[in-house]
Amino acid sequence: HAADAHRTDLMTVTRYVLNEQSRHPEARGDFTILLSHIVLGCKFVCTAVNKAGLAKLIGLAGETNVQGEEQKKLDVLSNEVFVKALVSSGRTCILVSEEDEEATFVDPRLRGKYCVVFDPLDGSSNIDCGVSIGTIFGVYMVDKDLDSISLDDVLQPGKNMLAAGYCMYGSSCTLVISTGYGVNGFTLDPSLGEFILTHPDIKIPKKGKIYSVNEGNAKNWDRPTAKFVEKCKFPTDGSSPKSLRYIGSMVADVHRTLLYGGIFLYPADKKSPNGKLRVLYEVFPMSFLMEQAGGQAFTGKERALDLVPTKIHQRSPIFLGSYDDVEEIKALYAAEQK
Ligand code: P6P
Repeated sequence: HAADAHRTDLMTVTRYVLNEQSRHPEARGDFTILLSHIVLGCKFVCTAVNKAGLAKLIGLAGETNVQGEEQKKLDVLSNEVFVKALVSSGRTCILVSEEDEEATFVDPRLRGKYCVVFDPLDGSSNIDCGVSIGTIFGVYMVDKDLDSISLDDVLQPGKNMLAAGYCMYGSSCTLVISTGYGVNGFTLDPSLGEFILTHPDIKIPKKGKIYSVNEGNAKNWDRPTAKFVEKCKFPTDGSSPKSLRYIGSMVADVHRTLLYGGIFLYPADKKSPNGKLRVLYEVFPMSFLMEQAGGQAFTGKERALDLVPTKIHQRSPIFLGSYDDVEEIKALYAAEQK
């Protein structure tokens, strides 16, 4: 019966990616193998994050654990797991991680044609208070002789990404991913160890009632941002004021924005002229997802995905979310140029 179908016809993330692969008859499954290794990393981090809370509570997480080993910080551990999983997949050539100052060039004998940029555990300063945190990732392809790759091959504009996603470690473990044909959300079923499709074809509302920004930086904002936030609080068109929701963990703030609508902004300010968030593994993946879900992403100067990075850890201001809300901030920046 149709009612039982979802219980027996399990749409796992692996099956979803295989379905996506069927759009590319020439594909040999490399992308599917790559994504299965990213999914493995997410499953590992999910269990480690959940245990960390408990470990901390029962005192295991001090400087050394019961075996007297140095207890690794969770973001360092997560990074090691992702780097090892991605290298061992045999499908990557360059890795850029928030945790590593330099890019990782994979051993030539193990190289594949994909570059992966990622933040293994974004928002990790929030672990101790139980706020949701996440892994953010983006995937590029390198279409050249893999023996002659260089850093330039990963410094590509976000619009070149083949896939992007995040995994949020909260009350449940939710993987949200796009391979260029829309956005889908999967929830980890711990009894199966599988991510099951729970949010098919996510579309962000065209306009939202929420704005999400750290108001503590208001003193240093530029005029367009200040005007936009003022309009959110004191609308001049008779509409109701927007609600402020700010968690301070990008994956959680973006996930809420994607599902409920509204706008997330981390603007430039006098102290940080390029804002705080990193282009390759925070701004680009989240902007890719927003566009795929019918929203948009703007840097204050241009479409976020058009930005061409010159450094692997460079930052950019970012305004992303519901299409109409981002249009408003774009109009305020355009007016500033006149
Ligand atoms: P602020 C977490 O440290 C993070 O990198 C993002 O996850 C989050 O959106 C942002 O910084 C929060 O920054 O300055 O508001 O605390």
